[in-house]
Amino acid sequence: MTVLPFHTAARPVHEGAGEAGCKPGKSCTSPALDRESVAARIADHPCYSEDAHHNFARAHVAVAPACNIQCNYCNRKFDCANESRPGVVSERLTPDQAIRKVLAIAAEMPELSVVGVAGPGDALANADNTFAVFASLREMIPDLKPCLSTNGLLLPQYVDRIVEAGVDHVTITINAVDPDIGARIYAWVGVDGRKWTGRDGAAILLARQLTGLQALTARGVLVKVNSVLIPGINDDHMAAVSTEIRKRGAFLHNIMPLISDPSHGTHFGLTGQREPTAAELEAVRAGLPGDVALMRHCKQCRADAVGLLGEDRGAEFLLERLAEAPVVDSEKRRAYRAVVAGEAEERSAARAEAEASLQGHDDRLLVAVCTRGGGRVNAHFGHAQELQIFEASAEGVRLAARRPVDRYCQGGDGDDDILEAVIAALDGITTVLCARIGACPRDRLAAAGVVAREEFAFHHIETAVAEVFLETVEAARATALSA
Ligand code: CLF
Ligand code: SF4
Repeated sequence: MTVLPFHTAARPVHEGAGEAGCKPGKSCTSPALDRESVAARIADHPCYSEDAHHNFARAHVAVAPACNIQCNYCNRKFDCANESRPGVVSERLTPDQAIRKVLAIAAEMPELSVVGVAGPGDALANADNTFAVFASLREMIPDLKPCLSTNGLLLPQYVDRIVEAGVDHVTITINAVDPDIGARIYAWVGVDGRKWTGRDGAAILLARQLTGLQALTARGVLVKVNSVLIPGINDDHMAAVSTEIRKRGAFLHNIMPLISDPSHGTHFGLTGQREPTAAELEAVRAGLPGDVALMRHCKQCRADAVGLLGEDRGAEFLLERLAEAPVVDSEKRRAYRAVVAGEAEERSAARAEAEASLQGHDDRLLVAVCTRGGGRVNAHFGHAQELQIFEASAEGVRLAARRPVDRYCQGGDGDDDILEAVIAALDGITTVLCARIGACPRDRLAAAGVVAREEFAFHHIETAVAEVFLETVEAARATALSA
């Protein structure tokens, strides 16, 4: 076997959301889930498909003001235009206002594919509002996917209504499966007019979350579980959560870092509960049993967020700014989807071409790529905020890891300290592909044994990485022969 500069990723990132959410070689728990139909169902959902989030947008409508539990990380009274976190909104809407808003957004943004109810309270604690919005929009914009996010307390009683409403994507926030741990996360849980506290309250909530999850997946609904990672409380417990949700057919697990700033006025913020570091979050993700696909591109949106993930165009669509009778051009929406589908087909062909070129090799190689998405080498080295590490092998080219980095280029100048950190993040890598790179960082990388290559700018990642692999194999053979 040829020895390549090979570095095994601690655990391959299972970007399941980009690959129908199922782990290769594993069967899904739900009988209704087969890879092809799932791929079609998530292809335009920006949260369920990592690929889709570059092309498709969501609109959250804040029609759910009430909540039936109190999480220690939530304070819905807080509102700030510069704040971006779940539970926060600028204006609460009636169902009619929400529908008008979504029509206005769809008229402007052909990329809008999902309407979500994610607060500011709980979607099912405001079920009439939630389902009224979904029912009307189903008639008006049939290709818009309804999506709801819930704490799960009322889920068991709403499963039929969710399915009848055509809701194919549901998120449940499950932070614990042990009531003793849940008791440290939930201040109270409201049932039948009574507030249950401590272990009793948590036990009620957790049981209903798991029951609801199982009932939904049995009906073929794609359920994502969000878990808020709280250091010292549920970090050692996340593997148990992962195991339990897998048993019940969860499609995707999104482990999000706690946001805990004293200025937000939450219990955790005020009592000094710290947030996890990026390294702690990664360590927890890496330590999971590996049975459930992980979502890694969550942006922890506001409950009224609008646009592609990571951007928020909500301010453009405040009620006072909306046209009276927005017109949604369904032809424009179809044309947009056709363009995206064409790009997806091209990428799929590139994947197949790369896979074919790698057949029969028994080596593996990791290559770092700077990308802004779309499956292409298209980011400037100095602008990259993560390095995507691809592994080339006889199985093809697969995303193996994401390594977050700080942006090296700051206002036109390079930051040497950041460059050293980026080089450290390239541990085990000898080639980085980018759209452009300056002479200084190129030389510094070369001194550290990493070749930066620009000639694959805007190429598909898979074919570019495969080409680097084949060149590396060839060079290693030539060296071996001449030795
Ligand atoms: Fe909204 Fe949530 Fe639907 Fe997405 S968000 S209701 S599943 S359409 Fe997405 Fe935002 Fe993360 Fe939520 S990035 S916070 S996971
Ligand atoms: Fe806040 Fe959501 Fe928890 Fe309710 S379920 S308290 S809205 S975070």
